[in-house]
Amino acid sequence: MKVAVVEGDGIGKEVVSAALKVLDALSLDIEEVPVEIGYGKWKRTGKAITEDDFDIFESCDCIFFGAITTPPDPDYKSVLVRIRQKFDLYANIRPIKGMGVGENIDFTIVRENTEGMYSGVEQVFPDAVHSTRVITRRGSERIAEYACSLARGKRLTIVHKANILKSCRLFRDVCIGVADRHKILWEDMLVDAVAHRLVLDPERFELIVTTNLFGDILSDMAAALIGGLGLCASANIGEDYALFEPVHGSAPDIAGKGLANPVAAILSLAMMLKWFGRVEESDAVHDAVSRVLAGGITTPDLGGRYSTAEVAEAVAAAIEKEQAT
Ligand code: GGG
Repeated sequence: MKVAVVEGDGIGKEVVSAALKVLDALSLDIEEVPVEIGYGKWKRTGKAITEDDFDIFESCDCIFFGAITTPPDPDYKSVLVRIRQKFDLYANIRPIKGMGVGENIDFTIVRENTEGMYSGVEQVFPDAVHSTRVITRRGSERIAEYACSLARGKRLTIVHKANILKSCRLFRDVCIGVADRHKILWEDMLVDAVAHRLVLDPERFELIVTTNLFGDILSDMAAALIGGLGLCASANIGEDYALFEPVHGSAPDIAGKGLANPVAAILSLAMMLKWFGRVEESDAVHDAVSRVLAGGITTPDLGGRYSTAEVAEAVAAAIEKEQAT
């Protein structure tokens, strides 16, 4: 297994190095290939990512990614969006599971990751900008298929704004068709109603499938219900490639202070291990994180007094302790 490791900017560096400590504790045969992309590289070279970086990514099985600061360049195109489009990472999986805060919340957001408002089709005029929302039958079908593959008895909530947007009608209708074909229990709901219900009754949700921008917004909102973005992992999945990253960004205001919560990055590592088929090791990481958090070893965002590195060391130690028994 060969993994391209992108620390990126800001707290990306700390949380990735913390997660790699946890990976070390598992003693797996994984080759790590560091790749520098992002704002730091842009400041140094004028480019946030190069073709050579894409070549390195292609020579690896997947990418483990920290976080990137957006450079102050009006022509900048998001590096993350470029990677997702280049490798056609169409399914963005964002599990929302309470581990202390919001203990009974447990659902997954499946977000279409390559089209919608982030399709990159934009026209800039002197006094207007048109951002085109592209929704295709194929894009909707494959994300619905992916969501259905995760259902396993769960109710699927298809989230859209079909009362206003024709593009959402296509998305909704295709999702319903796929769910019916797989005999999945489903409901459909307007995105504004979902936002409302998420605040009032988040436990009711089991599995959500939605379009790109809606998924991005709802997942940040959902993160607040379970203790914050410091706990939220994600996977960007394609047919034969994937990128794993904490949902959070580079948080330059707290970078380098040891304040960043490494749990989102560590749980993203667990998602990567599962994708590699190392389910036992993935579960071991999850269990170790749960034990460490339950023991009160947390960063200040969760009320604790431990640093990024200390939390990661505690998770690594919990894994090693379990392995020794
Ligand atoms: N781990 C997610 C992350 O880094 N988010 C920041 C972000 O979206 N940056 C935009 C970009 O430049 O790609």
